[in-house]
Amino acid sequence: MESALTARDRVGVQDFVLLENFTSEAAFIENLRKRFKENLIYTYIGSVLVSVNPYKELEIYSKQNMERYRGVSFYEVSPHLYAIADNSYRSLRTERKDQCILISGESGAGKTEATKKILQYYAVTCPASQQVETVKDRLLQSNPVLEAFGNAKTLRNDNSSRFGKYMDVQFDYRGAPVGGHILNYLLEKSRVVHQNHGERNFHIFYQLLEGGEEDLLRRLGLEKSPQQYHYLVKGHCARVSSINDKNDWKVVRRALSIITFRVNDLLSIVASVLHLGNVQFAADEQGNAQVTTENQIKYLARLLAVEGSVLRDALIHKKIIAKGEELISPLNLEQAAYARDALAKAIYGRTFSWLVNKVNKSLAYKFPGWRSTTVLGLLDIYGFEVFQHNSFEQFCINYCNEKLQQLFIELTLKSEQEEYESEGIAWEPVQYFNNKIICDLVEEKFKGIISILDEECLRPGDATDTTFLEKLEETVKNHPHFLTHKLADQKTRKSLGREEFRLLHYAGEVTYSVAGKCVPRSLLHLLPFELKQLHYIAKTNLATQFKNSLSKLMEILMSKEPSYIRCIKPNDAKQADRFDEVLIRHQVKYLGLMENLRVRRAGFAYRRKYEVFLQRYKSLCPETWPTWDGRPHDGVAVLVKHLGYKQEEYKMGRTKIFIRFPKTLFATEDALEVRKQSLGESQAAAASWAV
Ligand code: AOV
Ligand code: MG
Repeated sequence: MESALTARDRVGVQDFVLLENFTSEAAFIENLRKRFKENLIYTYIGSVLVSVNPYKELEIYSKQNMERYRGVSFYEVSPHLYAIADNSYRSLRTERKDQCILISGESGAGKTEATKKILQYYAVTCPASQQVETVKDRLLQSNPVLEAFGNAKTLRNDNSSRFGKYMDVQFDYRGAPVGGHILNYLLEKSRVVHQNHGERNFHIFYQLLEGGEEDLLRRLGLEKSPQQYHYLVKGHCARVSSINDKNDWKVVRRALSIITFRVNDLLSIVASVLHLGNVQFAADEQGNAQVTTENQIKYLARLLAVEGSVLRDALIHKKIIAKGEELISPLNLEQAAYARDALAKAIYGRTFSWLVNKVNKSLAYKFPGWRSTTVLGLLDIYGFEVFQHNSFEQFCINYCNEKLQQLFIELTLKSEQEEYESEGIAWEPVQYFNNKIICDLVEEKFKGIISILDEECLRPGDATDTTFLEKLEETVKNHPHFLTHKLADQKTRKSLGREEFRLLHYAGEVTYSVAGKCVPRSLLHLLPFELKQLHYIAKTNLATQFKNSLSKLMEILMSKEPSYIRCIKPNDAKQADRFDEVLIRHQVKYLGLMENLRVRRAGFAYRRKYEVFLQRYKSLCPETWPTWDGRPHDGVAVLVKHLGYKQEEYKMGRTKIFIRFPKTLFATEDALEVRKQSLGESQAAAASWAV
């Protein structure tokens, strides 16, 4: 038998607060490495869970394992997503306070997988009933549907979320899931018409072509091969070894019918995007665009239920209102292609929103007669990402991650320090990097990047990408996290194009291209008649809309009790058993994990309200058992004295007891276990009211 000590040597400690040398980054990484090697991918920093993507299937998500975590106190079982899930669920039930689980980490770190596993945990462990089973099923089935339409293969991740998702699960008074609601954030629509080398369009297109039945494809006028469609071959990788589109189609098709959609209508629209991508133009003698692919127009007209001639005209003309008069003028080739792609993006974007609405309708809580519900929110956004070419969408994605990091800092590091202060407990301040400075750079009124973008786009006349960049340079030139070609020193200048700006994000440098960021108003009129309005709104205010929706999201999250999962990506090759130390150290740094640990450890490993602590452990002391009539504070004082706590092991705050070392708590928990057995079942149940 291996002794406990050698076991710890081999597999490391399961909570970083137990590291002897807790200020050493090397020790931190070493602990992660040991555990990763043993397939122990989860480790705590206090109540924060750190997770390293194993890139292989582990046997730790079985139903039996779920049962092991059910109703069990945090520190008694090995670290797991399920412990976080269960802990949040129990707080929701015992304290009746809304919860949220915030999952962060860069692209490919494992956020979406974690979200799905947590949802599965609730589906298996929460109380059941006929009605509840339906809700559980719909909650689970919403995933394959939204992933099919909102995820795609990128260079970073074969199943990368290209939209942000916040999902509320509503629980009734019995703790059964009775409904849900999804908020979605900015879908990366440009992918519909263009993919970088090695990337794909959204999964649904390939699934439909690979898996769709023959008569379905015939009705949609589609051919089986993705190679036939311009919108599917830009990245030159329609087939991916890790993805089985044919099988996925079956899952998605079933999920779609469970959520009871108008599946046929939906697929017609998906097909119409592919046909649209194949619409080609040729220039006539005057240089005006003419449609050369009549077949596509025929299918499009049928699938979208519009007149072919109307559609054709819309694709090659623009309509201008001048002095109250409507003028129709022809488009050249480039303009027509732009209009076609804009239409495809608008159709797909609208369809995605429509889909989320449908999912929400199917998840809506339908029993208002029951007592009020509590809510548990799961946040799974697109992770921080850097590509060779980064556009407006990467800017939004990375800004979103910036906000989430800011929330983490606000809520954990700061609140931790503030709690010590408000509890009247001495505290040594810990320095940490606060990324508020970058959030401000992006979103500050009048002088942030977004408001300058807005101003430039709305300015009548000659606003272009270049004037936007100049305006940026003028306004934020001295900001330490902002750089352009003009502002850079000689050495750095080479790495920056004239149509680019660089942000030094909390997670690293990203260079963004401004091309296409600011579309002059005259171009906006290019769109087909029906969608002009939609597109106009989108382009001018997209960044501001996104900013506003994020700030609403932050409010939602702040109103709930948060738990955190910090996901780490072990290597860039998407491979199992590869621990790339440089990459991991970088993530540990920017996720602020060392600071997190220092804050946690400089203080106390465990803290609980006096009422809660007393309730749980009162059976361990004859003076507090079965009831304590005085103030909970005094009861706890008597209790811990009886338990033999030493002076340096704990502190009494204003409303809470703080315990410095986990081992003190472990000993008390062990004592409780023994006591429970001697008390017998019924009283033990009362004794374990809340942890
Ligand atoms: P992400 O959500 O964080 O990236 P995913 O959750 O999609 O990342 O994970 C990427 C891939 O890693 C998955 O498709 C799995 O192959 C693998 N993986 C992740 N977690 C696990 C796990 N616990 N066990 C086994 N394999 C796992 V992004 O959406 O791109 O930001 O935007
Ligand atoms: Mg994801």
